[in-house]
Amino acid sequence: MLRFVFLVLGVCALANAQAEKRAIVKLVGDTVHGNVTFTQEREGGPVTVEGVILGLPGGLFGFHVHDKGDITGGCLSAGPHFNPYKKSHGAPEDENRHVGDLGNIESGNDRIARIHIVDSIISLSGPNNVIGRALVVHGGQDDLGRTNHPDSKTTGNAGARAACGVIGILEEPNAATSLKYSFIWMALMAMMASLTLSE
Ligand SMILES: *[C@@H]1O[C@H](CO)[C@@H](O)[C@H](O)[C@H]1NC(C)=O
Ligand SMILES: [Cu+2]
Ligand SMILES: [Zn+2]
Repeated sequence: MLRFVFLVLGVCALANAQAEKRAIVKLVGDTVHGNVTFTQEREGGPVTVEGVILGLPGGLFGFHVHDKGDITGGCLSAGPHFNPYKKSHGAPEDENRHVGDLGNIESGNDRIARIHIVDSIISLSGPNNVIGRALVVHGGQDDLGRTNHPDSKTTGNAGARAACGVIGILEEPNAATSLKYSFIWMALMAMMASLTLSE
């Protein structure tokens, strides 16, 4: 029985070790900058977006993944919002949203924005993979597709692009991690086997 429990634990540890992915972006703008990480614990699972952005005044600011990882001509080269399903712009919780729609981030009067977003649509693999695309923070509030402004359903009328950066790989499941967990698992099995033998 105990042996079975260890077997399940071992397999779970192995599965997790193989699945966790992390990505990172350095956001650069004229007066705004910051670092943001993306963490996905299992393939297809929710992605946690965390980081700090400095230089924005107090308020809400549009925060999106844009289509291209091209910042050669500044943030404008990143193109429109990442939208593989040709939907219209919306709030993160909307059914009808761009994959890249992460809503607004809030900056304090101290010009520090601390980000903690959990999103179930963006991913670090598959068709909704954001790695290699650009993260953009805007100079204005995203109206989340809720107003009559002509840009509401495409950009959320979030204003100029204050800072951006290309989302890159930080940590990937690799052979070394899987091997490490395989060894832990094998060690556990050996221990259980020896206990069984001495009974
Ligand atoms: C971003 O990360 C770099 C390197 O770790 C660090 O020096 C810098 O202070 C960070 N910036 C912010 C805004 O957290
Ligand atoms: Cu944007
Ligand atoms: Zn959008």
